[in-house]
Order: sequence, then C-alpha cells, then structure tokens
Amino acid sequence: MNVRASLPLSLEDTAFFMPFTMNRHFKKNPRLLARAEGMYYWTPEGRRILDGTSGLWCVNAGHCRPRIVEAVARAVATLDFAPPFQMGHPLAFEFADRLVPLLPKGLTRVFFTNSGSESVDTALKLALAYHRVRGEGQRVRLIGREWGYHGVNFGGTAVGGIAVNRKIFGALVAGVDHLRHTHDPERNAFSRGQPKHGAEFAEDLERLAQLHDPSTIAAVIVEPVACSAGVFVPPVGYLERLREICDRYGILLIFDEVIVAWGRLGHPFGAQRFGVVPDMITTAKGITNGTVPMGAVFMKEEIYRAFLTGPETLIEMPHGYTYSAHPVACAAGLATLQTYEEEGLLTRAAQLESYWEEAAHSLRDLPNVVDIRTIGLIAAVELAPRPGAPGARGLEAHIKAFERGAYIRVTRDILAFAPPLIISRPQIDELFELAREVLKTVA
Ligand code: PXG
Ligand code: PLP
Repeated sequence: MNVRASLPLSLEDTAFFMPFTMNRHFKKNPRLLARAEGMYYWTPEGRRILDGTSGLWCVNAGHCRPRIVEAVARAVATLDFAPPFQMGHPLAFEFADRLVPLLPKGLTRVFFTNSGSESVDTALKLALAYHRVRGEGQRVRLIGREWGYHGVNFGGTAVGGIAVNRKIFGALVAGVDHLRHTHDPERNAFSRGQPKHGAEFAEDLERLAQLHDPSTIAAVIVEPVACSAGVFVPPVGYLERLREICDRYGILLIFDEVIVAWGRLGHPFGAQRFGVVPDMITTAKGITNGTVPMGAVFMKEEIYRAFLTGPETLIEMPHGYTYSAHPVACAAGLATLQTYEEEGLLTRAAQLESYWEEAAHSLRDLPNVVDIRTIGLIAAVELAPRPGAPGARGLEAHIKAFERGAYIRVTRDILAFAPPLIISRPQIDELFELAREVLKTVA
C-alpha cells in the first residue's frame, strides 16, 4: 500500500497545521503511519512499528480489532447521525447502562462528550452548576494542580498546570488556583507503583481552602496518575487525603481518568486501583479503543439528582454537544466493552505489572537515565536534559526508536510507555530491548 502517492511530494508546504507538533521539524522529517493491526503499526513503506504508547494512550485493546471495526461499519450504515437534544437512539441508553456496573460504587450517571477536553470542561461546568442549583452559587473557584493536563479547552487549560500549554493563551478562566505537583525525586526516584513519600502535598488543598475560604471552592480536579506531563504517580495516602479535605468542606473531587481508565492500572478505573471514590470521573480515549472520538463524564447520583428540580418542561442542564452520544461512537464503545470484558483486558495489567516493572527498571543502568517510574502498564524513563537543550535528547530517542521499529511517546526528556493491554511478555521484552539499544546511542 502506497499512501505517499496521494501526498504532496514534500510535506513542507502542506495546508495541515499539525496539533501539538513541531510543524517545521516534522514536515522536514515526517513519521507517517499507514496501517495498524494488534500491537503494530506499519509505515507507508511497509516497516512494522511496535506500538509502545497505544496510539496516544487510547488503543487499549490493540489496533483494528475486527469486532469493533464491524460494529462501526454496521452503525454508520444504519444510523449515521441522530440529534442528541430532545431526541434519542437506543445505543446511547444501552451504552450508558452498560458502563455503570464498571464504575466505582456510587457513580451512577453518564454524560457523553467527544473528547477528554470536552469531558473536563463538562465536569467543571457541572460542578459550578451543581453548587448553584443547590443554593451554593458562591462556590466559583476551581482547583487544579501543577503539571496537570486536562485537555485544551478553556476550562481544562485553566486548571491545567503545564506552563507551556497555558502561557500564550492569556487570562483563561477566573478563580482558578493550583496545588503543587507531587514529584519528589530526591525521596522517590526509581519508584515502583506508588512512591512512599509525599502524602503531605495534599495539605496544599487545606491551605488554598483557608486562603480563599473553603465555601468559595467548587471542585478540585486531578489526574490520579499525571500521565501527559511525564508519569507522576500519587504518593501513598495522597489521594485519600485530598478526598478527606474535599469531604470536610463540601468540595467536589474530580478524577481526570482520560488515560488511566479502561484497565491501564489493572482495574476498570484508576479510582478502584487507589481505593478512593471521586464525585466525578472524566474519561475519553479507551472508551472506544480510540476508534471513534468519544468521551464521558461519570458522576454520583446526587449530582444528577440535584438538577431534577424545576418544571419537567424545562431543560435541566443547558449543556451538550452536537455529537454527544453519537450513534457510531456508542456502537464502537459497546463493541469495545465487549472486547475488554471477553479478553479480561480491564484487569490484565494487574497480571503483567510485575513483569512490566522489572523490564522497565532494567534500563536503570543506562547513561543519562535519572529516574524510572512505573505503575500498571505505564512506565516513564526520564533522561537528563542536555545542557542548554532541554528536550533534544528525548526527541532524538523518539526518532531513533521509530527508525528501529517502535513508537514511544516522548515529553521533553521523558519517554512514556503505555502499550495496548494485549501486549505479550516477549513483546514487553522487545519494547524495552529496543529502548535499551536506542538509549545506548543517544549520548
Ligand atoms: N485529560 C487528561 C488527563 C488527558 O490525558 C485530556 C484530558 C484531553 O483529552 P483529548 O481527548 O481532548 O485530547 C487528556 C489527553 C501526551 C498526550 O502526550 C496526552 C493526552 C493528549 C495528547 C497527548 O501524553 N491526553
Ligand atoms: N458554533 C456554532 C455556530 C454552532 O452552531 C455549534 C453547534 O450547533 C457549535 C459551535 C458547537 O458545536 P458542537 O456541538 O459540535 O460542539
């Protein structure tokens, strides 16, 4: 298959403004994918690439699974679109009701979106509105965390904590503050699973509550594991303490599980791995195995119920997307769930975790490796930045890995591994052996 035939000879003058990409660098040195199956991608030239990052942390069941492909094809040929406002279609109700049994106990209602960013902005709006309809309209503040990634819409950018993702976009949303991040390499370097030290970072929430007055805070949003910024695992006791402080002050706790849901940590949801139940969970990505854009917000029963007060002929929550609960996405989601369940994928990471951890931490002896962090089927290998050139070593590793046959996501100088949950032990060896060879050549 030659997809290059349909591309301009050079990508340097293409119209496509690529998202989150070094456009000039990439268009001079393109890395193209043409086909995928199972654990692998293939380039237009037919080179096989081991997928070390599940696409972008989303293809948890592996690529082009026939059941999902067929469900999508059938759905699009049967009901290409159905308006989601004041109308419905059966798959939306079926999918929502199938999801609930997987959720942490107490989360019972589902709002559909089309992405993680939309899920985050939906959850933040729900939090503000929930307080308001209950007579607590003074709760207008939203708390995020340094190094958090909550997508790219205005709310998510505002509560997000990665400086480069925020700084060129002005004042964003008023009334936002941030907890400190929990990364503490001096005490926790080369941690396996949850690091021992740092539960006390959660006390930042107490401090912000006192600073702003607790009655002004609507919600706190954190990723249980901060994946996008470089895989930062919550210290033992940290999430529990956030939960306690939220309970003390009537603040809603939102877990952003766009990445860590769908089996990534050995449980259907990250909340279950950590034994802490938030008031809302935002997700996307693996909900359809990455095949069709979709996201969701899961919430406690009382949040849904709080909206059911006015006349029945008024819309309870003025929010929704043209493509909320899109029939093709719902079909993809249902087929994805069936695949996850039949193959035990939502708990498979728990069985692989110790093997995965050993394989990842085996890179510790390589030059420039300053930290390795693992949990579930996630690993980060952090390299020392080159003096005066942060990110250059990481980018070189990413490119060399691709040349040698693996796709490994890189954030600055941190390599992030999160393969499809169908990965075999020999493929885990293949992935980290390839990473080892690459890192040996990245001086
Ligand atoms: N929240 C979290 C926790 C995420 O990881 C989003 C929200 C936004 O989702 P959408 O579907 O709008 O992209 C994400 C997405 C990376 C990387 O480099 C991670 C994400 C997206 C792009 C790149 O790790 N996560
Ligand atoms: N902008 C305009 C002008 C619209 O008409 C709509 C939806 O009807 C939107 C934005 C929102 O689009 P979506 O519902 O796909 O998020």
